[in-house]
Amino acid sequence: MKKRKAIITGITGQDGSYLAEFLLAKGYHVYGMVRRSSTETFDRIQHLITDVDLVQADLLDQLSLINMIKKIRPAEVYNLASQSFVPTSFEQPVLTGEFTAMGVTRMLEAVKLVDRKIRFYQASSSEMFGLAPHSPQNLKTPFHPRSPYGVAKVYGHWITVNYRESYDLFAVSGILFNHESPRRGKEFVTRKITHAVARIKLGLDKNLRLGNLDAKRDWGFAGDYVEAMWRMLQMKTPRDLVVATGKTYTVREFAKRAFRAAGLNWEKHVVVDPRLYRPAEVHTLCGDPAEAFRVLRWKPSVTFERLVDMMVAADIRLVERQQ
Ligand code: NAP
Ligand code: G4F
Repeated sequence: MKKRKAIITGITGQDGSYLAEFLLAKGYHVYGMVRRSSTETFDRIQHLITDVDLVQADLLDQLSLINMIKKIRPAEVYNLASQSFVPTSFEQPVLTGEFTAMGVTRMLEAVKLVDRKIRFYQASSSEMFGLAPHSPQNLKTPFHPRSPYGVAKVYGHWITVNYRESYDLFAVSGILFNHESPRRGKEFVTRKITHAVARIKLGLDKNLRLGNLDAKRDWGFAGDYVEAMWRMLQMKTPRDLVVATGKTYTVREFAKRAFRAAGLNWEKHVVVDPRLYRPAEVHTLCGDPAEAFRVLRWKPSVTFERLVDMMVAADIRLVERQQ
């Protein structure tokens, strides 16, 4: 029997690697879009390298996207590629717009041109809510992004909605709240903390410099969230959904739990560095996942406590191996 084909853009990222594993387990033929760079960034998918097909294309290059879709003729496209780090978006706002906003239009155009039956998932973000007027946030909450990244994601969200409404594409926007894992990039606060905890535990460092400890996030496990992405493309009717846990914690609480998991006292090691504050901060995010729970029959399986403990344990093993 012919396998169902899926393209994942951003397969080398945190979510891309978990989604590839998930789709392979479901029997899909998985194609991963990778961009050319002088050094390969395949660490997260090294264990899958013989199971997936990698194709070279770039969100900045319209023709490469059209050719990729023409060649593969997938049933599903998961558009996860983007410049995803908020502080970088303040430093490189134009490039962030090109990748994270216009890149979505280029992907949608490629799908529209080649085959309008292809199902399209857009990786939207809770950063779009930004300075939210109420909590928890759901589809009725107005967007008020606080960074060039958030602004670019708002564009990506609405262009996805627009192509659905204009051209009858099965195009959906998953508004996902923060999701983490041992594969999270080390620049994001959760992984920055758990990696530092491991180094401090093993005597390699003494301190960890952090910015705003009062920021609150709704943190889930990335492995759970990629299943929600897939479920969104299996719906009968395309629609957008908020995917979250519905619980929120401060950066301070994350740090406290992470240091405790390694038998350390966070207050002895964390140093607040105002240089890490953002020009405009998103103070509190908490998602309302009720619709996703109902429509997708999906629920997160990993609690905040288990997530932190899992990340600390993984980083201790990693740092020990590197010794
Ligand atoms: P990530 O680890 O930063 O991965 C980003 C991916 O995008 C990488 O594979 C990267 O490839 C690729 N990429 C960047 N620019 C590209 C370009 N010009 N052409 C082709 N590929 C490009 O991000 P993630 O955490 O997995 O998140 C996946 C998606 O969900 C992102 O769009 C992110 O904005 C969104 N999102 C994430 C969260 C979260 O909490 N993780 C929440 C909401 C939404 P390289 O390896 O070549 O750099
Ligand atoms: O871990 P963060 O960098 O993630 P942020 O900005 O919430 O964005 C992530 O989640 C979004 C979903 O809401 C995604 F769309 C996006 O792609 C990305 O995956 O920062 C979380 C919070 C912020 O309020 C930040 O100010 O932690 C605070 N923070 C405090 N100290 C820090 C630090 N963040 C980082 N990265 N580094 C610090 O030292």
